[in-house]
Amino acid sequence: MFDALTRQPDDPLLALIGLYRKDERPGKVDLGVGVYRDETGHTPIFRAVKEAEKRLHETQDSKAYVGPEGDLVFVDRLWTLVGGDTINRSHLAGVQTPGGSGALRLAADLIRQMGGKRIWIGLPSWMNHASIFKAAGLETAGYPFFDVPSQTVLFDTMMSALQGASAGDAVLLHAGCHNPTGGVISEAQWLEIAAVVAERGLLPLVDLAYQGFGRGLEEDVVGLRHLIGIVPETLIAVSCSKSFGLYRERTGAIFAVTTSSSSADTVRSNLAGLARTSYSMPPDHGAAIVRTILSDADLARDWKEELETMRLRISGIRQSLAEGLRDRWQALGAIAAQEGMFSLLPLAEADVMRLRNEHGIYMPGSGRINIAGLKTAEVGDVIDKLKN
Ligand code: PLP
Ligand code: TYF
Repeated sequence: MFDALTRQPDDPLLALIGLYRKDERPGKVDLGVGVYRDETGHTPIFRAVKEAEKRLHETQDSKAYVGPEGDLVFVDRLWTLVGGDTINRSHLAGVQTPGGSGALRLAADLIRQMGGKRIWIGLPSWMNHASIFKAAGLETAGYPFFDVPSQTVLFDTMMSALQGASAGDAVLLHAGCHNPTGGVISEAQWLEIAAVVAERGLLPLVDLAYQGFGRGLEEDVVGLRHLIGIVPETLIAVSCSKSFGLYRERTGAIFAVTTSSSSADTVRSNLAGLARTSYSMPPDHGAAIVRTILSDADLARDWKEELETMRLRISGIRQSLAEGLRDRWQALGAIAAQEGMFSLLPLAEADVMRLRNEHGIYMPGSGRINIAGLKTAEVGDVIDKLKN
């Protein structure tokens, strides 16, 4: 019966990990998969995470089931970070999920369960977005988001596309640190988006996977907070993978901002039911770490400091890259003002392969680079190789 199956393509980003590992050249550079790297090329465990793990090791006295909604103290503390006090918490339904990906899938399942059929996704977007939504049975439609040659956000075109969306359609928005473009939506533009979404009766699904890596922890959710203040109902998929460095611990949450406490209760029970029939319950460890950090002022302060160091390192590399590349490609000066880990270079796939084969510089065929993959000392050399 397995004959009925056909081989599926590998995820090109995850496949790069193996290709890079096999390359034995000493000067190789990994600009592929989106994980933070420090000056030595290492993806560190946050100091606060290590300390929280130590405390959990000493105090945790059971591994009994938690439940499909996961750790609700984690969920509550995480919301404070994301939403602050923008909304009445009794109108909020939040459930812990296996990473941001689990949150996106649960959101898609919920949209299907409430009769939604279509979701609008910016072009380009993180590859898994369309796959996750399609796997849940949603139809996907694209709105133009970013022009690579000019490195600009196509805001007007995006707004016209959203004007053409039908009531009840969902719209995926990146809260910030756009993957794969780094393209920034200004505060004023968020207000315009919120107005159109509310007027057309659309349901926004906001993907928040890089809080703290753009302009700062609070700054990175300003747009999102405007949106939830204006639009009556919103879904927010949060990933703790980058912001807490918990990638493999699969830590995240899905939040639904609703219009009443009874609506929130109903949404929560649907999310829990969908979790139960999919993976039953989320893994506990990562959420317990985040709960421990966010419940302790000293740990929280230390976590914020370390996150800020990471943000500043990325921002510094952005400035140097933009400076070095703008005399060859004027538009690439925009890299300095873009946010988060990624920028999308105007390279043809053949250029990407040449950089990989001749120079050991690894990036996916799209030309997306993980800025955090660069060490300060190698920026000049990579700039030279990009230019030739
Ligand atoms: N959303 C975006 C835009 C991402 O880049 C990622 C990447 O990892 C995720 C969601 C999901 O993250 P995870 O499932 O690892 O928490
Ligand atoms: O875009 C990235 O590189 C990150 C990590 O299937 C990632 O979001 C990439 C591919 C994937 C899961 C995570």
